[in-house]
Amino acid sequence: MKNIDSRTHVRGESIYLDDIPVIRGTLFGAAFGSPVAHGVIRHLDLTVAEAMPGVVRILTYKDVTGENQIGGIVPDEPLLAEHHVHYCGMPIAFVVAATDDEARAAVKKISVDIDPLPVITDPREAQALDELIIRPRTFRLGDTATAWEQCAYIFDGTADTNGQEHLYIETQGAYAVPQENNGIKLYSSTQGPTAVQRAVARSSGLPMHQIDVDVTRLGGGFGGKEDQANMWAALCALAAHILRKPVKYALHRMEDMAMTGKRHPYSSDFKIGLDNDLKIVAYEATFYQNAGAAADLSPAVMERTLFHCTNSYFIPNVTATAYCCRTNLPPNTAFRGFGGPQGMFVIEAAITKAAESLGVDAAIIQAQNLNKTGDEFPYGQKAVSESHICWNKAQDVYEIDVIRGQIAAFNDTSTLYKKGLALMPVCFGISFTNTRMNQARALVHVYTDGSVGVSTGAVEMGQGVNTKMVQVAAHVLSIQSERVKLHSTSTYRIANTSPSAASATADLNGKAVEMACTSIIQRLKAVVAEELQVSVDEITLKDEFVYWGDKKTDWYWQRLVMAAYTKRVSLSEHAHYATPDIHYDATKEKGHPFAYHVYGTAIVEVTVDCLRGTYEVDAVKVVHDFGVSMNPLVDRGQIEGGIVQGIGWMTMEEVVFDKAGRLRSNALSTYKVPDIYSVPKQIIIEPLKTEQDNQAIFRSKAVGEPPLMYGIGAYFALRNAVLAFNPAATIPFDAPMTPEKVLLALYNVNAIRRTMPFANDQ
Ligand code: LUZ
Ligand code: MOS
Repeated sequence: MKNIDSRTHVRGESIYLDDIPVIRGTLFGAAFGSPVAHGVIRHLDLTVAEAMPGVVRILTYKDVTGENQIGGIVPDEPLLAEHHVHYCGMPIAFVVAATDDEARAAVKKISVDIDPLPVITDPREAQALDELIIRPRTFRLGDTATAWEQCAYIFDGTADTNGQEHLYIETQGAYAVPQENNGIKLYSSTQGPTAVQRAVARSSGLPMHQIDVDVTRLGGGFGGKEDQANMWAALCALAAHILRKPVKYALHRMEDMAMTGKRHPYSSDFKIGLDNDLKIVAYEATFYQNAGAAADLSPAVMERTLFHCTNSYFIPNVTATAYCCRTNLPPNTAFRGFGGPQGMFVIEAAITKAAESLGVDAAIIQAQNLNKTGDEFPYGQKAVSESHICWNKAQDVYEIDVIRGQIAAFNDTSTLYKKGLALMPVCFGISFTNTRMNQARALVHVYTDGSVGVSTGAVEMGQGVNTKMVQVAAHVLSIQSERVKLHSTSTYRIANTSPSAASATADLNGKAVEMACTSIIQRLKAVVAEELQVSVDEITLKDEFVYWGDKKTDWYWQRLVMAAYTKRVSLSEHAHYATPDIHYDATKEKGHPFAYHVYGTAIVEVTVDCLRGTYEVDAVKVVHDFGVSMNPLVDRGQIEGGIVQGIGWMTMEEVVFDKAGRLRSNALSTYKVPDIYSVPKQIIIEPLKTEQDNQAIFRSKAVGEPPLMYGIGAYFALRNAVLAFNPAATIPFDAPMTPEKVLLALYNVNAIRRTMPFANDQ
């Protein structure tokens, strides 16, 4: 089934936040963010701004009617700064004016006097000063302390990954419309309608039942709107609540880039020990997470780094410690993979270091250590499948020996261009690591004309979840998909939703839709049984594919629905699903946190221009474990997008903050993302169909985040191409591998500046 949004997308008719027709009298907001990364506010001068044309009101922390707090995991984030500012762009005041332009013009006229305090941008520096947001955590398996003795080889090093701007095409934004008796209807570009509802309730002082958050779809989220849509919604809601007028704020791109958090940069240390057979005996890693100025989701992201610190490998002795380091950057947040990619990069770097030092191909060490059924992850859960299956299949279907031969032949004859190859296995756990979040609800109404309305907690953000929800309802009810409509995600219809995140949205909400539709079908069967004077067990549904599109059976369906209505049988159902059998004990750091794992392997091939340092990704060839895909088109789209986004993070996207904590890569002129010219020339996806039962909806495994990590292979492929040109190159494990870094490595310019280019520019 094709994506149900494709028609309106192509025609430009899909409604995003900024397309909602505004109500007469709507006012427009704009935030004034701190110009300084750290300091104490001495004086805030609003007088000039207040006199600007169109300005209705400028709100500060003094105007907050509820609690001046929007922090989630840790209450450390004011809605509007009071006396301290902790990052550049931290909202201090919120201008409300008659038009968009007038609001932004007034923002420019606000002046603030701030006594500067020392600025920390480096997580290791923060850790040394004990600037930690939560206690450090350590995952342990076996005993590394004694395991080093069994190792024939031991290597250590550091590995760094930079942040990543989400660059959702639709920027953050919200539109708050006051309702009678203090209610507020909020349109928000959020992955987490309930998170917005909570933040608005807390900061406005209203109970949650007064706040309806309604979401039709987002123009991308990628994690950036899991928690960070809250700020803009809370500001608009506060203004609407105080002024009793609709208030809208859709951020400009540069506001969004400067004020919102990104993927967490990490700096990490590793130590890896292998025996003579190249089995990894012991692995130690220490992760310094650059959390930014407030907790946001950082503690949960840090946890997932630990969960994925051994990626697809079984290592009997592991000690992994992570620090959640407070710095003066905008609070970093969820981003596709949620800390997992950062953990995986470090184990891949450690394996590569060992391979390069021993003069063997990294793939030999990788293959030697892939996990098998029954192998224990450092957090106690046991694998129920094998990373070998995808790995071996990738080698076979893509004829890895042929690829290797071609690359070697090319490199033998070419001087100025060199090719590189890397294999990237992925093993990603599906479920929110916070067990209680793994629940969802669905509300299904069958109307008397036989059409069906479905509401869930799932937010459509381009990933196709609504299409999958339609498929589930149509399948279970055995009706044409055209009869099913997915309604917007509303906190009035579905309460206490988890954000659409963790790759788990289709599973959680799909299971709830399945349950609700199953209940309705049971009742309809009872109606038929009564009518025909037979027992319910004798009623079976025909194969739904025979039913779909068949006018005659549609006519029967309508009659059946009307018969049930006439007999006063309920045609509506609300169902609740909670993932069974998952648990986690954070005091022991052991448990069974994931419903299942998604496996895959990518072969990545690149060509480097050794004169210029530029490169192309020639091919990404993947074997991916889909389970049984319920929508191969949607799922392939997710994989292609994930690969490109992962390659962007690893090879070209460079977030640059200067030492004063100001974002220098603050527009698309200075922040380079993959475009049509830089995407891989070839992406091939070979599905691994696993018949094994799993907890996914219709056994169609989650597909949102895992493919991003295939992009990590591009970093290592580039490294290999550079080494083909200059075997003496010493290349730090420091992603992204931009053309500049490639060029420096090609000619062994070792002094790659670890500090930012604008370091001395105050
Ligand atoms: N969000 C979250 C996530 O709150 N918990 C998670 O485990 C998670 N994993 C991936 C992406 N978002
Ligand atoms: Mo996400 S990083 O699953 O919001």
